[in-house]
Amino acid sequence: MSSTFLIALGSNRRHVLYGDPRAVVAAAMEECAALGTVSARSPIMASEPMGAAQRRFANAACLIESEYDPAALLAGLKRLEKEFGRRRGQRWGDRVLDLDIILWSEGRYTSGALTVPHREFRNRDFVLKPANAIAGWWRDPITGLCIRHLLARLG
Ligand code: A4P
Ligand code: MG
Repeated sequence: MSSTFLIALGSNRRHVLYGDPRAVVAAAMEECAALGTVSARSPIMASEPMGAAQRRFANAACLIESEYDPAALLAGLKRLEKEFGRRRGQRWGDRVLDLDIILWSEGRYTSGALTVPHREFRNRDFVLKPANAIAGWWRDPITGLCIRHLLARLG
């Protein structure tokens, strides 16, 4: 059975082949087709770094229809991050590519380190803005608020 995932993409470092962060995010959205059908892609948006990161980010969101469950999809996303040269252990630091599962059409999911909905997404405009461009109607199962509403609430 296929379900839908809302994925957030972020980059604030160049990749030797793909180029600047915007190009990295564009390429990563293409590569997501390896994990299912990419049914929507947001525009790529520039954002100021939040946390310990130093450089501006390119952020985007996409919808993936996939046969995978969340754990299997996360494994696929981590494989992609690795292909793009992401180094482990650079928490909050600058990165070539960060891929997060934000929402899942089947609701909540918790297993091991993976939690869906993503724990922090409600407070992050760099996630909510791109997400709102493709899935403003999608309702967060925890708060009952849709993405459009969560974004408006951030102000
Ligand atoms: N994990 C748990 N839940 C999830 C989920 N829903 N999706 C676990 C993905 N992973 C999830 O994540 C660490 C571990 O969390 C994963 O291995 C998985 O098992 P990570 O992405 O490898 O670690 P991280 O990204 O270094 O740490 P953290 O705290 O998750 O950072 P964030 O939240 O990803 O934030 N500023 C702007 N403007 N734009 C950005 O995109 N991104 C960050 C990183 C900081 N500042 C930013 C941006
Ligand atoms: Mg992440």
